[in-house]
Amino acid sequence: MTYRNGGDLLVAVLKELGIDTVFGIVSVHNLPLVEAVDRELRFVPVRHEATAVNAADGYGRARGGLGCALTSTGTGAGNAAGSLVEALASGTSVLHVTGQIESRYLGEGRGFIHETRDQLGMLAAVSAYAATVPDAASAGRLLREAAATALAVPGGPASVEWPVDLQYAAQVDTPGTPATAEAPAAPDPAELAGARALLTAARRPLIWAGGGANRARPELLALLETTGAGLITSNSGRGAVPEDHPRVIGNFATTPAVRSLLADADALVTVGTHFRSNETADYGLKLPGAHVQIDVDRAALGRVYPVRHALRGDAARVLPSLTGAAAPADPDWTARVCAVRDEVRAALREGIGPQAAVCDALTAALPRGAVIARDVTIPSSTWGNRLLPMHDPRANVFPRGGGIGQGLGMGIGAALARPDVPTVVIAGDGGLAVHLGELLTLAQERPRLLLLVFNDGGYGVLRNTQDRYSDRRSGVDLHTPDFAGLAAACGLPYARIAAEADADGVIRGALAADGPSLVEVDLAALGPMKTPFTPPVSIPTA
Ligand SMILES: Cc1ncc(C[n+]2csc(CCOP(=O)(O)OP(=O)(O)O)c2C)c(N)n1
Ligand SMILES: [Mg+2]
Repeated sequence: MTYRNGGDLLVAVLKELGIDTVFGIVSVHNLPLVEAVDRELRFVPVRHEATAVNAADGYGRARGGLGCALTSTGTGAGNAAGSLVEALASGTSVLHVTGQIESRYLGEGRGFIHETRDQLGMLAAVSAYAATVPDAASAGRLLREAAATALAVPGGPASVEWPVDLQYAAQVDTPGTPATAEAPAAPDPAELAGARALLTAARRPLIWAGGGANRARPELLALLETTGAGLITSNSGRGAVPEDHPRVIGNFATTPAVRSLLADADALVTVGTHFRSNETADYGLKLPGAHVQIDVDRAALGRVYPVRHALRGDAARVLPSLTGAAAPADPDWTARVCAVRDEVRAALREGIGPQAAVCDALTAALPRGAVIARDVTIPSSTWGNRLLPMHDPRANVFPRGGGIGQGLGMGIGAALARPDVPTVVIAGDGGLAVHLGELLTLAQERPRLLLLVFNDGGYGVLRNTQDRYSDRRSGVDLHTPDFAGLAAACGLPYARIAAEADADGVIRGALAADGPSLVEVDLAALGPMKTPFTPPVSIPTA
């Protein structure tokens, strides 16, 4: 096949991949790409390259697939790097195509416009795959290889830099199936036999699902049903089994009730989790010695917690052989699991005080499976990441690497991927300010998106931390805009929640709208949580 230029080739590859919307910022170093995408697909002109990647990431997460971002050379590609870090941390699938200077000047350091030293090295540091298009006969192969790497287990972003002269050139393409990563190894037979025996004998089993379990949903449910075990999840594993299942405890591992459950369990099967510091109280959480760990990544096995049987492999292929050997749990254990599920929810609900009204209103008003994108803010870290029910991993859009400012971009991408349902974004005033310009993208593209801004006049989580551990506040109090005026300036509908009684009506009203809206939750007016939130990180001097 030949194509008139690189843009036409990119569109053909994106169509093969089922991508209909692309996020980016136009530049002299990506003009042929942007023009072709805008002509043939939907091009969304976001206001910062970090958002291009976040939105592509959110689009991919919401569809359970791949998203695409287009950026420019140098600063444009550098602006994308922080969000590529997030996709790498989350193992989510982003195809990042960025410009590069003309191929004849590559690597000379002569100061060609947008030139940057070792752009490929920068991209390689933050992506699962990075390549430079070398000529006009290789771009199709590299784009397909990049996409396949991003989609393969364990995922991550894939970056392709494309010298601008080669974007303009006529392209020769030889479509074909890309060389994908090698199929994950099957687990060691002796380890598997040991794990099966452990499950046959277990009467008090627990399962822990991380993000890796999202690719093995029916297999995970089968193990849960056969055993009557309780299911703990990481934030990333939420929705792998719908959270209204009576034995899904969820993202509550560090609560006293779950710690005591872990202390009494006689088997723990962990599936595709990194045991991140946030979910293990900085690795202080105690896990049972009878621990079976499943992961595709050899390095993850036993890295954080000792493991009795390490099973390397794809969870979808390993779990059924455990289910085949598993025996039912003691009925008393199963009853205790169900009681703990209710207990941890009730305790959290009590602690968040008046914000429970907002959580309840969202739970009641959102259609099942609607995307809930969260920025890193206290409402997310408390109830958004735990209490607000998640029934599908595709609805669970959260920057797992913990970087603020990415929620709105992810939400815009998700909302454009899922026009059938409304999307909610939960953001703090501080996180929103990082990419305030994206309010304009929201106003321009008009997705069905409810942006809920929790306004406490600053970086509340750091303010709480300083109030607890320091004698003064530093860098936490922020000038916040008049959100009503800001919304008006952007042409966005606005409403305010200032009391518990407002939550239901305001949220229902906003979700009924066929487009975007901004709802401010005035936290000074709503009132404080019963328990001020401080993050689960250790302060060495505390
Ligand atoms: C990119 C990045 N920079 C800094 C931080 C540190 N940080 C974590 S939460 C936070 C405050 C966020 O403020 P806001 O969005 O208003 O939420 P609040 O804590 O007030 O609920 C900051 C600065 C971070 N996580 N990521
Ligand atoms: Mg704040």
